Amino acid sequence: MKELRIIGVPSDLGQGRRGVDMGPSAIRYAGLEERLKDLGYRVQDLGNVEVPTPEMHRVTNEKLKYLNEVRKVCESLYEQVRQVMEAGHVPIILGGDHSISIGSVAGVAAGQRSFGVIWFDAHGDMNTEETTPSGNIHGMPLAVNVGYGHPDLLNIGGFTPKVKPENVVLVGIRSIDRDEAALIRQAGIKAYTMAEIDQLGMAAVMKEAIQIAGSGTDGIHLSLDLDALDPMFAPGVGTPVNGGVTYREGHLAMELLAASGKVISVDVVEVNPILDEKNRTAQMAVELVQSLFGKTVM
Ligand code: Z70
Ligand code: MN
Ligand code: MN
Ligand code: MN
Repeated sequence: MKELRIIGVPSDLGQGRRGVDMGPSAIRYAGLEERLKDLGYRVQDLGNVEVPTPEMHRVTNEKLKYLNEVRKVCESLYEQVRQVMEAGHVPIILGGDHSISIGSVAGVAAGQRSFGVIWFDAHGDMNTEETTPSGNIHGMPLAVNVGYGHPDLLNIGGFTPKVKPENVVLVGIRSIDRDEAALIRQAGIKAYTMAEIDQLGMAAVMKEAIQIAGSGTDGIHLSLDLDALDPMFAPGVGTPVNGGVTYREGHLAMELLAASGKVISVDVVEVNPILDEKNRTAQMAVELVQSLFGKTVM
C-alpha cells in the first residue's frame, strides 16, 4: 500500500477573495489525516509551503496578479511534490486557490514523466494573459500545465509542457470564458460539460476520462476544485456556480478513480472557510478524498 503525504499551500494569491488561504487548516480540521489512517494508510503531514501575505505586495500587472508571488509559491511546492514523488509516495496537496496546481503538476511531472490529468472543475482554468477577464491566475493553471502562458510560470521545474493535452480531461465545466473555450478546443483537451454528465451519466463520463488520462500513461493526477460540486454540497468556494456535480456523482467519480488503481497524486483546492457553512465544504473534501483512496460501504 502506497504511503500518503499531505502538503498544505495556504495561498489566495491567485484570486480576489480572502479566505481560501485557510483551506488547508479547514481540511485538516475536518479530519483528513485520521480518516485516511482509518483506511489503513500510513500518512504523514509535511506541513505548509511558505506563502507571501498579499497585503505586503502590490499588484503590478493587472493581467497576471501577484505573478511573482504565485511563481515563488509554485516553485516551493514543485520542489516538495517532486521529493514526495521520488520517494514513491502519493502527495495530497491542499489549497489554497487553484493557481497552486501549476506547482503541484510540475512536481508530479518531474517525478513521473508519463501521466494524465483529470481536472474536476466548474471552470476551465484555461485562460492566459491574453484571454483573462480578471487577471486572476487561478483561472490559468491548466493552460500553463499544457504549455500556454507566461514564461515565469511555464518555466517552473525548467521544462514545458508538464502534461500532454491529449492526456488531459476537464470534468464538470459550466462556466467558461469565450476565448478560453477557443483555447480548450485549440489545445485538443477533452471537456465534459455538466450537460454531457447529464446525458451520459457520471459513470460513463469517468470511464472515458480515466481512459483518456490513464491509457498509455503511468498514472493519473486528479486536480479537484471543490467548485465542481453543486453549491448545495460545497457552498464554501470563491465562485459557486449552480448546476454542479451532486454528492452522489462526486463520490461515484472518486470511487471509479479508486477502482482504476491509477491515481498517483491529488490537489484539493478552492475551499474557502470564510464563505462556508460550519466547515461543510472541507468535510465534503475529506469525504471525497476518502472515496478516492478506496473507502467503500462494505
Ligand atoms: C474566470 C477567470 C475561476 C474559480 C477559476 C474564473 C476563473 N474564468 N474561478 N476558478 N473559482 O477569471 O479566469
Ligand atoms: Mn519513505
Ligand atoms: Mn479551478
Ligand atoms: Mn473552479
